[in-house]
Amino acid sequence: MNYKTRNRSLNRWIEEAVALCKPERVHLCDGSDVEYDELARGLVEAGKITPLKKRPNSFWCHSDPDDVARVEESTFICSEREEDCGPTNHWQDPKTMHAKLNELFDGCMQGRTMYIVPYCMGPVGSEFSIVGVQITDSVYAVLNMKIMTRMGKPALEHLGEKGTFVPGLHSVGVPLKPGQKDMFWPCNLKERRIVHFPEERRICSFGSGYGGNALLGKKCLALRIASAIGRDEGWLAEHMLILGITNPEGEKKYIAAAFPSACGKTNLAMLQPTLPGWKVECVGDDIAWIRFGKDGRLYAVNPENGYFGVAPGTSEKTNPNAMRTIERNTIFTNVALKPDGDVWWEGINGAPPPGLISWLGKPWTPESGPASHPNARYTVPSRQCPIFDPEANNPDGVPLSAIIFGGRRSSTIPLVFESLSWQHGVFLGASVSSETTAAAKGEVGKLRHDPFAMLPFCGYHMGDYFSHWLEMGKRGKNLPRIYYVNWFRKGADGRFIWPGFGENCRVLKWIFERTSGSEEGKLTPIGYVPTSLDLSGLKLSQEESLLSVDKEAWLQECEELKSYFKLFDPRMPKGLLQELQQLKERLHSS
Ligand code: GTP
Ligand code: SPV
Ligand code: MN
Repeated sequence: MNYKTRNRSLNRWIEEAVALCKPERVHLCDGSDVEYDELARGLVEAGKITPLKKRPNSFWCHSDPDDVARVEESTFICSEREEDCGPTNHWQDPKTMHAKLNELFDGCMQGRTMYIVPYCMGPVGSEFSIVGVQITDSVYAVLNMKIMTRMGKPALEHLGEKGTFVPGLHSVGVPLKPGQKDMFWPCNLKERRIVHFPEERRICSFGSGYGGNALLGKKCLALRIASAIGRDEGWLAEHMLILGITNPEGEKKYIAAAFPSACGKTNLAMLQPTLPGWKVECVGDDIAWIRFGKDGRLYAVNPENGYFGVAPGTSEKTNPNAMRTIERNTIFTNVALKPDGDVWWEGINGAPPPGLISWLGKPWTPESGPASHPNARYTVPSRQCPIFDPEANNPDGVPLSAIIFGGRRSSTIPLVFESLSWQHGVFLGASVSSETTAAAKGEVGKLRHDPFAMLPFCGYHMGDYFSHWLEMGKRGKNLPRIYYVNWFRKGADGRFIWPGFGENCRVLKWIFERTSGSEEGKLTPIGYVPTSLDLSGLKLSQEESLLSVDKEAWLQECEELKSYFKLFDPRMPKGLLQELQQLKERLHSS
């Protein structure tokens, strides 16, 4: 068991973790394909994952029925001072939390192997990348981290002898006594908690093996910890996709977009345009690190190396590029299994075929609910995307021409509108509300505020985060213009007015041309809306509701925002309160 690295502070932390967790074995991951294959084979032999006959080097697995999504009520930001955590996060005193965690982690890996997983968020060798080291007893987490990050040897080389890293201690929280049989999907629901120490730049996650709870590079490091680092260092860590878009004349621009979980980022990032001559390429589908380049513009990097995408709803029609991406080297979690050795989910293609095994691992019947869990996901290397952008690994990132905010709103919010200024754009980000989805535990379809789509991911006080965005606007040149979109407005018949998916390129086209100054817009109280959206060849039954601005509904929206913003007192920036006041005045005089 040689798990010494060249980095002394890492070695010290590993020794501490071994002494605390008391594993039976320790394995330092090198991140090689051979290692991946061996670990996967072990899970296959234990009957925990199933190789897919129809997809090379791919696996089907399913989790504990109660460990299927992020758990926001058990996610903590343990800043030194409670007021720095802010009203939208759960806080606990770091000392008390450390004491509790020491209790939980004491002996938690008995009878198991401890994996040391070094990983690099951002391209290896880039001065902007951040190294994390996840210590975990979940083989499933190791396999997923190998796909989602630059993992193993290259990360250790990047770290070097003196480099610093973000420690992330993770356990499923189920020690094994000698001879004790393991659970099918070990997890410890009672003691589950995902804990961040923003000042220490440290993560501890206990009791869950799923997604954002267990793959610590993603939400824990690249958003919650990184947002706190970005505040201190003058950059932004955002819940955003990044795409490149080229017009028929060959001009290319980059756009970033923030939508809440399961509200369309992956689908927009991989969009297959329906308008002839337009091309979209994918830089990232979930997270963007944004900073100023030498020319004063904002540049975005995707710190991840894979996609952890929502499976249900993904099809040849909605997202053909995702379908190509997941043909091989993919882990499918909580989808259904077909008798021919392929996967299936709701929305992939018509009615469920006979002989399905549901995500619960049992024969599926129409009475047993959906065959795949609504938050079922695929994990796949991003380079497999057929429209992977050539600049996706550029350590300096790609220059942003536009930033889009959006949410799942059945009413009020039109298909697209443009902000009047950076400050007004920041106000739009702060005003995002969206219906909740299956990406987190809890009720689905409930409208809630989700500023900047960062409600579950901001590692510090949300009011300070708003101020940080305003400050960024004072520093830059040629700042991206800011837009708000809503694919989910419903008509009187209760159906989506807008066809979405590939047709969203019509909205991107308008944004592209607006940022070139070549497209008309109509000034309304809420911002600019299109006068000449390209709807050629589309049959819309309720076109008039697509872009309409309902004064009464917006005034109500203002009242709602007014009381929401009170939450952030005394750290609510004045500039955003002014924007709210001015919006109200524009509405009244319209
Ligand atoms: P996370 O990975 O949780 O952050 O989700 P995401 O924001 O990447 O969302 P994703 O693109 O995976 O879409 C989530 C769900 O919304 C899927 O079921 C999609 O089919 C659906 N969806 C995405 N885009 C559209 C759209 O333009 N219109 C409609 N009606 N549904 C969409
Ligand atoms: C999200 O919920 O925004 C996700 C999935 O991207 S998870 O990684 O589980 O957070
Ligand atoms: Mn996400």
